[in-house]
Amino acid sequence: MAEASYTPRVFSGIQPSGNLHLGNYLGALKRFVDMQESDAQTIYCMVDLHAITVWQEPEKLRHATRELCAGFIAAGLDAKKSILFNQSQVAEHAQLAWIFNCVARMGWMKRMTQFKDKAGKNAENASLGLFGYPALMAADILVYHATHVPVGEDQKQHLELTRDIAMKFNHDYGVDFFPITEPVIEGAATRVMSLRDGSKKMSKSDPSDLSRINLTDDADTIAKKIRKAKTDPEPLPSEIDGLEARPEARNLVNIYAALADMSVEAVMADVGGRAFSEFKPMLADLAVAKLAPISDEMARLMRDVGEIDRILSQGADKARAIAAPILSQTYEIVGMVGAGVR
Ligand code: AQP
Repeated sequence: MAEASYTPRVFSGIQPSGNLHLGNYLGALKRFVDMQESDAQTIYCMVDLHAITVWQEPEKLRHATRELCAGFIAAGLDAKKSILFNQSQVAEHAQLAWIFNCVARMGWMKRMTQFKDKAGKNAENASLGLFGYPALMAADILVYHATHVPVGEDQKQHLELTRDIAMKFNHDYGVDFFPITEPVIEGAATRVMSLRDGSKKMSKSDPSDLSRINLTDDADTIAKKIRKAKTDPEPLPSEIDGLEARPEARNLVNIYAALADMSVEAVMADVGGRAFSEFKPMLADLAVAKLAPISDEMARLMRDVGEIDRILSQGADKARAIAAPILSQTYEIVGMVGAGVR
């Protein structure tokens, strides 16, 4: 069997399930912008079908989807260079997800730590969609034959499952059709932690707003949250090793490095020996300088949701043009009658 060759293509998505936060920005969005400047085609999606795996108020979902699009653009994504759209406008995602529901195994899904974390003790009451989430995520990626997926560390297991699904499909049908996608988990802040607890990731669903910096926070709020961030009484060390048993300190240093586009080593060389009372205002100034322009631009873009809707609709048309033939070929491989004429 000849090895298929794939056009370099980047796909990633974010759920419109609440405010974009610093973790989403450093772990994902900032990387999306970097990759937009590469030679690969870039496709970025507001994954609204994923968002409804847990309850969403319809009006809030609509607002969050548009605001997420505003965040994408304000952070530097350009609808002329990248395809930007919301998932539900391209039906091929859900159609391929069904095929993948029939490829993935129950045992694989049961091992997903995100399902265990999100469903908690009440797994019997979780939606079937939450359980099948990784099959839809695999479809999001593979319906474009995407070769690279920039994500935060927390998505690593889902990307391994995407690779497993692609391999099993290719094996079961004796084809070399779906690429084995590479995760791109890079940078100083692939796992931004809560500002209140260095052992928990920063997340939209944390009940404490002080645990995260939202991209919509104003300068005073950002400064206040950093001032109140949990730390320990020791000054910062000069070497990375000195951060090992100090998760909160490590988190703030990582955030600083990622925002400043510096290595953690270079930050340590600059700030080693300083007390948090000195370092926190430095971090707050840097965060405000980097995030305030994004938040201002998001607010400006949200004044014209008609324009946002136009961008999403045009992006969906471009996305569909890539996805439809790949879905058609998939149906053909699987044995669906009429696949070739769709
Ligand atoms: N704390 C984080 N550090 C680095 N990257 C992160 N990402 C999320 N949290 C962090 C990355 O952001 C992208 C989009 O995430 P998502 O919205 O699709 O889903 P999520 O990972 O479930 O985000 P949250 O904030 O944690 O939402 P809730 O609270 O609803 O579960 C992904 O690339 C993710 O890695």
